[in-house]
Amino acid sequence: MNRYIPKNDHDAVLNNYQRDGVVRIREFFSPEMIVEIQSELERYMRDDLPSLPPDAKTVEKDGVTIRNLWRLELYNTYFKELAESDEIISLVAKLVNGKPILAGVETFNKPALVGSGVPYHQDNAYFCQTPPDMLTLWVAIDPVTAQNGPVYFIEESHKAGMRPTKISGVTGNSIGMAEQPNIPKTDQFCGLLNPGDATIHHCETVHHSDPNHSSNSRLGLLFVYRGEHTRIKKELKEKYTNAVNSIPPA
Ligand SMILES: O=C(O)CCC(=O)C(=O)O
Repeated sequence: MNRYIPKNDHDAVLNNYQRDGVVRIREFFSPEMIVEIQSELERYMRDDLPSLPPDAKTVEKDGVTIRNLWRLELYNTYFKELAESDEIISLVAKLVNGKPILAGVETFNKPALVGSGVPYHQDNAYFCQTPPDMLTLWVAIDPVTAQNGPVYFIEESHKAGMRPTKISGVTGNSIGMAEQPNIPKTDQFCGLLNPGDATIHHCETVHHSDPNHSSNSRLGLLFVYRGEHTRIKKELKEKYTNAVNSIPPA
């Protein structure tokens, strides 16, 4: 049972994260912060994105609507500084078993009507790290409802190691699981969130999300960290490179 954990209760966050591979936190960012983040994202997409390299984004099948923003930690000082704030780093340090290194800041916009789904996957198929001390902090900017494509997680799946992968054919999520797990969605943890709420998931927790056919956007802002001690795992990297080359960007 994955209930809301208060942000300042680091022990409870750690216990739930270690046990389930995913933990849900209420009001990770205040309503005022969410307004500030929304406004910076809008400004960035309007003023900066058009002149940035292609690796800064992935678009939906319509060719125009933003699906993902990538590498915000490189292209935007506001998001890099937010990601490296003491408050976040001190929480993440306990979860990655060491000094956190920021690996990425990105969005999964899941725009209304056209937002595409994300196939079943384990993030470490992309991150390729050993030991797998790496995680994603996923912050809701919009309300996440049952209708607009919430992320579903299979609790405790992070304890069974990496499953076989396959090239997914999905732009922005090139590598998925070779076999879809036989666990009904009703038995998975559904990340329903209010704006400002967050989930943190381990990089080997199996998860996925459906397309957004609703008229409400479902924007998530993601912060990715690894422990300083992790290293690239060669076998995973070879498979990832193969997938990315078949359908860039990752
Ligand atoms: O936001 C989504 O729909 C998927 C997110 C995801 O796959 C991830 O956080 O690794």
